[in-house]
Amino acid sequence: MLSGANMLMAQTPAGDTADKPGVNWLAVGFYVLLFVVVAVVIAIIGRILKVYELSQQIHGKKGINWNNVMGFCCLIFLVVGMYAAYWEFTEQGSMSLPEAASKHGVRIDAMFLVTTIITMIVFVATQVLLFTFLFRYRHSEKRRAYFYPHNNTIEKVWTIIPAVVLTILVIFGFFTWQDVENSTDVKGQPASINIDLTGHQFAWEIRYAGPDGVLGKKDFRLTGGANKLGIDFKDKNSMDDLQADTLVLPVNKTIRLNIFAQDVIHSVYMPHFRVQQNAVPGLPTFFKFTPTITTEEMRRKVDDPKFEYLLYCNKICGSSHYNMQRVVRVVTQDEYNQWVAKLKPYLTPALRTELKLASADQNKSIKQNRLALNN
Ligand SMILES: [Cu+2]
Repeated sequence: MLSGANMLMAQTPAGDTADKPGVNWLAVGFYVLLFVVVAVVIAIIGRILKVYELSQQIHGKKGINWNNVMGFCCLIFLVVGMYAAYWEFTEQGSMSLPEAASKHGVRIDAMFLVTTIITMIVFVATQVLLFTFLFRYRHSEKRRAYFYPHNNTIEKVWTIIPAVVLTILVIFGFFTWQDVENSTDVKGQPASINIDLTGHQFAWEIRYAGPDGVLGKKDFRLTGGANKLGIDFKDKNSMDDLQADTLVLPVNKTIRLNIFAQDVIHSVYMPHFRVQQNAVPGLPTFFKFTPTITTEEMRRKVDDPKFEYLLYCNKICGSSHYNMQRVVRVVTQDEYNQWVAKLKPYLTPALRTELKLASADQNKSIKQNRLALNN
C-alpha cells in the first residue's frame, strides 16, 4: 500500500499522464488487490493454526504457547526495526539537504545534527528496553507479577532528565534562530546587497537597487501595465532600480532579500543556503544571509559542470507552482560588478511613456517651450 501511495504522490510530467489516462488508477487497483490477497492469506494461516490447536487438544496435548510466540516476535521486530532505521539513515540519509552554502546554513546543520544524535540515543535506548522487557517478562505460569505501584526517584529521573535535555535543545534552537532571523540592521550593519523578490502566480520578479544602493518605494495601487511591481517613481531612489532574470549574488557578502507577494502566499526557498521565508500579500518579510560557496566551486564539489543553485517556491500556490524557479548564481565580486553593469533599468522607455514621465532631454525642451509661451 505504501509503495502504491509513493507511486501516486510522485510527480509525473503533465505529458506523461495525458498520454496514458488512468495509469495511476491501475496502480491503485493493483495495490488494493495485493492488500486483499495478503489479508486473506493471513486469515487462512490463522484458521489452519486454530484447527491444529484443536486437534492437539483432542489428543490431550498442549496447544501452541502463544506467549512464547509473541515474545519471540517482539525480539524479531526489535532486530528488524533497528536494521530498518539504520538502513534509512545510511541509504536515504544522502537524499536529505545538500551541503550548506551559506554562513548560517552551517549552524542550522549543526543544530540538526545535535538534535538527531540526542533523539537517536533516546530512540535506541527506549526501543531496546521496550522490546527486551516484552520478551524477558512475557507471561509464564511459573512466576507472578511483582506489584510495584510507585517510586519517587524513578519519577524524578524520567521527568528531570527529558526536561533538561529539551530545555537545552530549545535554548540552542532559540539562539540559532534568533541569529538567523535577526536583522543585522538593528545592530547597525546594513546588508551589502539589497534585492526585492516578488512572487506572483507563477514567477519570481527580481529587482536590484541601482548605483545608489537603495530600492525605491513601492505601492500596490500603482501596479498595472508595464509597472508590474507597482514601483513609485515619485521616489527618486526608484529611477535607477534594475530588473534581472537571474539572482546573481557576490560570495561572502550579506544579502538582504525583501520578500513580497502579489496574489497568494508564496515561499522563497533556497535549500543550499538554508533559506526559507514566506512571501505574504500585504506583509513584507525579509531574509538576510551570506552565501559562502560560489557556483563554480560547488560545480567542482558535486562534480557536475551544469550545477546551478535554485530558488523555488515552497508553497503550493496554484496549478503552475512547480514552475516557480529562478537560477541563483553565486559569483566573485568582480564578476558580480560586471554582471550588474549590464542590467537593464526597471524604468524602460515603454514605462516612461505609460507613466508620462518625460526623459531628461524632453524635460528640458518642455521647460523651454513653457518659457516661450510665458513670454
Ligand atoms: Cu508560488
